[in-house]
Amino acid sequence: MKTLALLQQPPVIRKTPGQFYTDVLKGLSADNKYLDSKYFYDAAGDKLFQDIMRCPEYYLTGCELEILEQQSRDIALTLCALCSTFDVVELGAGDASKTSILLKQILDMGLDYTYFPIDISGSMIGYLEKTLPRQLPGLKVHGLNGEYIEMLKASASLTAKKRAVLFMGASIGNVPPQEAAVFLKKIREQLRPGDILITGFDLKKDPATILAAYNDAAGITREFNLNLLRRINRELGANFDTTKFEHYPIYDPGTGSCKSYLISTQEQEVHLEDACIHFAKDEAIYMEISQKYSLADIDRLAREAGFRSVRQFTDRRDWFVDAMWQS
Ligand code: AVJ
Repeated sequence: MKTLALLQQPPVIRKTPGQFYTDVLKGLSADNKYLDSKYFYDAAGDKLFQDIMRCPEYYLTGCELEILEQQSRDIALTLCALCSTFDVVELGAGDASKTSILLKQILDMGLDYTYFPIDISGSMIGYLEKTLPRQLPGLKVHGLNGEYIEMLKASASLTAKKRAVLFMGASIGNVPPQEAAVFLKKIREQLRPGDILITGFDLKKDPATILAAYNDAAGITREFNLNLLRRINRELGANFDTTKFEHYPIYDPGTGSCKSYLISTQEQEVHLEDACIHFAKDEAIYMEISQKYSLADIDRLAREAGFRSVRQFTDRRDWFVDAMWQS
């Protein structure tokens, strides 16, 4: 009888507001509206980012691939010279398709090591643990599902060896330089003397080239930005009309910051649960920063975060760098 009574209770409909809702409401209630670009990456956003990487204007992926294809041996040899033996940790491993080139090179040099991919996506970690050892026989994979700094800390208790930490793909560009310095310091605090950090940075270059990468002719980047409004509609029951927002990317060659905005093309109101958000005509939502650095900026950043800059691996055009630092 008791069980039946329980079963007959109405389902709980009211959800406690999640972090996503709280962050969105905070950003859209600010004087200068903003959304956090970390929320771009739902299933549709992941797919759109894959499409961006295939856009002819989006040079970043090709540049870093060139570095890994042409210089993996050099990178691996430098790591061995500095550490003799080490394990590899990767922050935001994703599908590890680029990193696997470097992982293979290190294996081919005869080093016995463990690869610790860290990712916020549990399914990605599961996929890597299953597929990588097949693709790279002899590779030991130990996935860590969670936040970067927390999992980096966890990796320290899983190995007594030195660690080579990878943070590829210019993800560091998604926060302003001040925050990048704070984040890199936090990484440094989790490392032991001699540990290595390799970070991918997109470099300052011809402003038109940079702007085009965030304003592709096919409009994929535009969709990538609008998808966050659609995600808010889908997950938070909002009613954004994406035809009333325009994608507006801008690059400042003085500071190296490339920023994307969505501009409200008319005065409008958008509803989001109990809240009502007012947009003036031409009001902006700040969506994303993709910070660009010079090689000198990067060396300065290394020192600020408590590292020694070892070597900068650039592509043939000097458009992108994988910078190697030692703790
Ligand atoms: C994944 C952060 C490297 O900023 O270039 C691509 C994301 N945004 N196009 C970048 C992105 C718009 C990308 N990162």
